[in-house]
Amino acid sequence: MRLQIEKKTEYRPREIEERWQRIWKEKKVNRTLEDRKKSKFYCLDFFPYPSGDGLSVGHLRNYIPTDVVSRYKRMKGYNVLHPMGWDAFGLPAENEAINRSLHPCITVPKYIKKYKEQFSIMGLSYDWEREINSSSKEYYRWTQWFFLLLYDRGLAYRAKSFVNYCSGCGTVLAREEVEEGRCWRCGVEVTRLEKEQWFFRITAYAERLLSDLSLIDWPENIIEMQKNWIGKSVGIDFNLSIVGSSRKLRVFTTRADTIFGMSYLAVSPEHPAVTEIVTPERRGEVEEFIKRVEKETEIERLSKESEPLGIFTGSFGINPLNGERIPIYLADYVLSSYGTGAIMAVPAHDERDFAFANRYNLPIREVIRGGEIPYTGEGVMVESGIFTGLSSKEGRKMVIESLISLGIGKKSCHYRLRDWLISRQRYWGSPIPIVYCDRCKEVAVRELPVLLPPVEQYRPSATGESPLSKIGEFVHTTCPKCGGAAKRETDTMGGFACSSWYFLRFASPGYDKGPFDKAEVDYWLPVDVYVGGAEHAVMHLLYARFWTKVMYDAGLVNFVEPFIKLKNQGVVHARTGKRMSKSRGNVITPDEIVKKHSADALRLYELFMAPFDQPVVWDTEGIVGQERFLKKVWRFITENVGEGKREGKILPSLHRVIKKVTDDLETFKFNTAIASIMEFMNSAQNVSMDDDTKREVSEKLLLILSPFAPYICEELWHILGNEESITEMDWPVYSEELSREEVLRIPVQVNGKLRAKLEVERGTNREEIERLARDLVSRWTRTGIKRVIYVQDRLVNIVVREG
Ligand code: ANZ
Ligand code: ZN
Repeated sequence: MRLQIEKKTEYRPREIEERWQRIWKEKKVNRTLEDRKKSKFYCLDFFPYPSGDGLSVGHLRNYIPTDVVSRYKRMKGYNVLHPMGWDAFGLPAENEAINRSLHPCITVPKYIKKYKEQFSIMGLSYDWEREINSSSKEYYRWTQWFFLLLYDRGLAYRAKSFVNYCSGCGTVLAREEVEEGRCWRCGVEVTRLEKEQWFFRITAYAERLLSDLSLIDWPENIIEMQKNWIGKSVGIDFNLSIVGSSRKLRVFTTRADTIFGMSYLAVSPEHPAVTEIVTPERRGEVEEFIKRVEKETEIERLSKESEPLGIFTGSFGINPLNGERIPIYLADYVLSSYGTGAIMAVPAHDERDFAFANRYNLPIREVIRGGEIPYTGEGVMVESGIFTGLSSKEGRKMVIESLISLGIGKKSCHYRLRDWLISRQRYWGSPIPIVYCDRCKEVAVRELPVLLPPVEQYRPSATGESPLSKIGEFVHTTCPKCGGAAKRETDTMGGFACSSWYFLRFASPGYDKGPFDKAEVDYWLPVDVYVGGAEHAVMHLLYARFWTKVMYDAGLVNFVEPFIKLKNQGVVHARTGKRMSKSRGNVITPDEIVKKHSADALRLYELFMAPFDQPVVWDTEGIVGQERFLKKVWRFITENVGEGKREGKILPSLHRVIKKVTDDLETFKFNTAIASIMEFMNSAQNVSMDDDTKREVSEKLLLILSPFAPYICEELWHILGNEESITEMDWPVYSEELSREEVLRIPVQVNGKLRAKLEVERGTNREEIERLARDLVSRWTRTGIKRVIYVQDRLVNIVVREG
């Protein structure tokens, strides 16, 4: 077919992009298809909290790649679910409102609108019919329902304990939300506070959260961080006798092999046996010490820089293997919440014990030979009674066996993971569906949602009281059980409760008989590829895995891991090398770039500037190169190239570029995919083609470029005379045959030994190849050729008589 392009057209991106935005919206081209004969593909972004700054070009490094993958998968014939929603409850959204002196009820819808506009300008193909908002009552009703699911399964409980409090945010935080001693949202240093709070019993799932990591395809560093956070340690718990007391002291150690090197015992200041252990004459001093330690946070107590502090209790324990008397200390670096809250201290082989022993003049005895003291590695046991001479690994097993046979120990493992603190003394979150009744005590509210009451004064209080506690109509209610007067729980749930199940909601966003329609979830879930920032390594990603396992146990879902494949995009830095963020005042918005250049050019640039997962420094100048490329594509398609000239070899390159882009899209290599299309453009430009070839090349080029630069490709697709949207077309198939390299490099062997490599053009006939091969290796074939074996395109082996 002849091309029908008569007049030269000019590439006007602004016009094109606006027009297609409109048409795509009208025609609902991004609607999720559910043709059950096809396979599904669920491609999800971490849902954002609506911020007043809108999107920066940094955020787009997340959203553009997932858009490209979704478009590609649709063309490959999948039913693709690519939704978007709003993480609208919780600290980030509420702090955003506070910073702007507005009410979150105002900021949230306003910022959402802005985000949607920006998403639409960028040509992101979200199915907006599935939009969700975690602060809407239709949504948080089910967050509360999940709270009760956990509650009914014994996985939500209220307890008094020491917790981390952020005075900046006026609320307690989960341990996962404390980063190096500071609040993850505002950076204020957290303090320690004893408070009655709600917890989710994530520790009950520690082992499964650990072992199921083997089922998922996630970046190694995130897997590693989750492993460390769960922190499984294997060793032994064993009892030591206390001199003059019938009470035993139970310690946990991973290094039973060092038992002959213990020179003191260290007990956490909060240990329940402290009052019994401390002798009367030591009581005064010890109490003073305990008061001091109470003020320190766990992080301070664990930090490497701080000197370990302790105090002698006046009591002694007995080493069960040699009967030695060992002084018992309280030590701030021993945590009550880990292991048994008490340790046998071995200064020669543990750094903190070493520092402690130096400070309090305690003996330092080497029992593992292997390096300079303090030596923490494996080695050979010395000064260790009958175990002397054994390797530490071997000896560890034997010591454990003997403690077990003495009837005082058992093998144990402990996890660093603690239960997830979910209460927040904040307004902007889902109310916890619990009331307290004098008669019935704690009672679950089954009639959901418990509505978040509207209130002017939503700001957190300086005293750490929830703003809801000041709203009489909310607080005072009746008990669902006995009908008597009751008070509501006034803390709300942290935002990570909302995000622990949102990925399920997208399967049936309007469903009102439950959190989701099981049939839909059975079809769409788990998420096939999930993309977002690495900063959620142990927050959202751990919590969502936990909830999914609870749902699995409750028979709600039929999978144990929510996200099969996880990808983290590389961070975008500003020119100064700092991470791009509003607080640093170095943000570049997509709006300004699209205005000056185009959304297609920006999309290409975001993908092209670096491999997907690598950090990158933003440089707006770079977009010019992408613009130039797009103009080249425009000219190539719209201008007739010379006819009747020599037929070039363009089809093999076409098939090669299709293959390359296909392979790269399967593996998130967007930058090399684009580079290969550019390279192809450059060679195609210089080749004359007949009309049929030109048409084939043009169409296939547009098809493979369309996930990256959808606007220009849609326009040119129509200019070529096509009626349907390019987004609905099939992905082109390539011929393996044609896509193969033109030049073959064939190894030439003599008696099985590689002697040379032969370069020939594909299609060269056998005789010719054999002749060239013989010439190449003639100096190894003087004894006479017996036979030539030729494996087509792959190998020539020449068999010669043994000299
Ligand atoms: C004796 C010993 C000798 C230890 C030695 C280490 C080296 P991970 O691997 O981190 O779990 N420990 C046990 N409970 C503790 C607590 N509540 N607070 C602080 N430290 C505690 O470390 C396990 C080791 O940490 C245990 O093994 C114990 O010290 C200490 F050469 O026992 B070890
Ligand atoms: Zn804070």
